[in-house]
Amino acid sequence: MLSLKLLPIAVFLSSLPTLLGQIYQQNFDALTAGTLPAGWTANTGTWTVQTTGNFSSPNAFGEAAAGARDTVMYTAMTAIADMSMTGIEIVNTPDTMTGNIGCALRASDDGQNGYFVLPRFHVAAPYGEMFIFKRVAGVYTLLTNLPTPAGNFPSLAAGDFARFKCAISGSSIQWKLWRNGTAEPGYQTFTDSAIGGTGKAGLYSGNNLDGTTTGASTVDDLRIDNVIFPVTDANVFWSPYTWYSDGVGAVQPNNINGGSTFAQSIYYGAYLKTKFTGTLRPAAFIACSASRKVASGPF
Ligand SMILES: [Ca+2]
Repeated sequence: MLSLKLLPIAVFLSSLPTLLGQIYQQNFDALTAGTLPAGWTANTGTWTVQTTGNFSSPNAFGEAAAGARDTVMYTAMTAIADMSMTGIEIVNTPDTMTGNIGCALRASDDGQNGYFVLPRFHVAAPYGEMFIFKRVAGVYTLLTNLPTPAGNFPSLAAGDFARFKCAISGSSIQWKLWRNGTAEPGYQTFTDSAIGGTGKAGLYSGNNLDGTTTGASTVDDLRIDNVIFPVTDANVFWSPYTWYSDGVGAVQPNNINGGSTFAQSIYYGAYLKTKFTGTLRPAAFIACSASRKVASGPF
């Protein structure tokens, strides 16, 4: 029996999303109330610039009388795999049928397919809760619902503002929800690989109970970005260059934890080392494989 340890464990990279490029940013203040902002396509509901619920005056974006699960998509963007949405929304009366706004991620233009991340607001601690749905051919499936960590909402009342960030990269869905004025918390995460490929970002209306009638639901200072989550693994040493999952392919049990079937880097000289721990037996072997694309761009 021979114990084999090749390399120490070293992990430098966090799992926080890395911005690749901004796609959309809007405070809606210079837009005409009652109109649909350019680039957006409403699937269900009446989505327009609103004069109520604004954080940066005078306007916000949403529905004056929302129906639960109405969607509007930012169809002007190119469909991509990995994206994040950032915004702020007014909290209507918690634990009532009043409306709120969530994110559609990697969704089809018609909103029939994609992931949906929806907040709910409650009258008691922890006040915030996030519901994560997937929608396949129009059928919603609740994947999980998790309360916000203690401290994200020291208190909460109607008229307060809540900030949110939602993101997806590969099979990793990440979100955070916290009261405006409170320190920005870390991400909560969930993994699902049912919906791969590419899609677009959009908004999704809901309410603070699982009912069908909501009042106004609005969002302000909205931003959409193209992001990546760096690949991390406790048993892999990544060189100090940007590595990332390409989000292609279903995650298999023997793949990189939380990653996809591929990891990529655009940086020449990027490398990785792995640590193997185990018992070496007669005729045992370790197989590794790698491939390289020859880039045509300047290095
Ligand atoms: Ca505004």
